[in-house]
Amino acid sequence: VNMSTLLSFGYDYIKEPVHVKNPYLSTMEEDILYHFSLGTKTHDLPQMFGDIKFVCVGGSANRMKAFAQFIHHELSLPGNPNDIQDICEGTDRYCMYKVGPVLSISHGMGVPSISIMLHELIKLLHHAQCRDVVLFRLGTSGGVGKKLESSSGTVVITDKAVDYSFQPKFEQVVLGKVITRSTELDEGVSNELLQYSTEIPNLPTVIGNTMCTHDFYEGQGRLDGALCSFSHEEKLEYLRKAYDAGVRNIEMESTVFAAMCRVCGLKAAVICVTLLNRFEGDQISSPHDVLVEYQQRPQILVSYFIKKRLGLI
Ligand code: R2B
Ligand code: URA
Repeated sequence: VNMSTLLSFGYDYIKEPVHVKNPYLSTMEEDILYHFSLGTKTHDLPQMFGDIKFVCVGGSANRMKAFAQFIHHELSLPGNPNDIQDICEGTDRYCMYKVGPVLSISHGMGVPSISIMLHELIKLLHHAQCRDVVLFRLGTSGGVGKKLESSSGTVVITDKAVDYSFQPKFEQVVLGKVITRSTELDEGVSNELLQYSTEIPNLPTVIGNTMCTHDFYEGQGRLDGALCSFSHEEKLEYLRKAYDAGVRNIEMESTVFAAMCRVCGLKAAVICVTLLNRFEGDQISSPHDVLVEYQQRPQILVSYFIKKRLGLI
């Protein structure tokens, strides 16, 4: 009887395993994680990934590499942070770096891109027999707030991930029918993050709902796309309604991230910095160095969380 058989018979109740919700998976002789360029026959996944405790995902490949190097430094790991290797170098769809117990992965832009990544990531964590994993999405967003609350550079910890009608649900078309899943995130992790944000200087942070859209331009009520089918006043009215429903920022992946993690028993949190206040405009016009500094803010908060959990601070 091997370990995975024992685990599948329920000897794993002490620590939280990663559930895959697919009866077909265990009948497959091999599982190829195509977009990662990894597989169960070609790679020893438990050996490569079994000690992962924190998974951090974000849209940009460069930012997730920089985050891995930052964590390498923060955890004082041996070796040169500049030498970290992209585990998914066999593909340019996503990049992946492992630094100690932390996995840093890029997911591209939008729900379809992150959902493909999450299917393969969750299977990876399952095949690797990881336990007690916490997932974070570190991202950028447009702020929806009055002055201080969501001026640019504010970090928003997501309370509920909501759709275009401000409902905490994610709709997926399966076999031609719409399936709806809940998008609740882990309240404990969010509150812990909010507490830590008060312990770090210069990290303006709020907790609020995050609206996930399927487009950056018209889908987020922007007036500056190639198409625009509404007026300035209609845009403001929609943003006001969003604000009244508790929305404090808008991005493009949170609902499917929350929904998939929840079904699979993974604790998850979404932490996005706002790059602008959407009541004030649509174009992202801050200088490059300012935007770079903003994007480090979610990283600083999550790094602090990880160090606290590891007993390093
Ligand atoms: C935030 O930023 C990207 C669009 O610029 C998108 O991936 C998101 O969620
Ligand atoms: N990302 C988004 O999805 N929207 C913004 O306004 C900024 C970043």
